[in-house]
Amino acid sequence: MTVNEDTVRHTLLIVQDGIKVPNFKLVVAEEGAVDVGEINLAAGSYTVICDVPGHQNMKATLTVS
Ligand SMILES: [Cu+2]
Repeated sequence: MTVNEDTVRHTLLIVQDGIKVPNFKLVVAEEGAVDVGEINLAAGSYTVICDVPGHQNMKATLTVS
């Protein structure tokens, strides 16, 4: 689940080895917006990103074991 605690649009995508995991994107358009998704991922290391232009610093490592 993603909750927007900011006043601008954000997204949440999952990337592995530079390739976006298909058919998964959460979008929160304004403050207080909530988006929920479910995905099954193979064990491995992923990067969670926001693909809004200028938000390239918004990323985190996701480890699935
Ligand atoms: Cu963002």
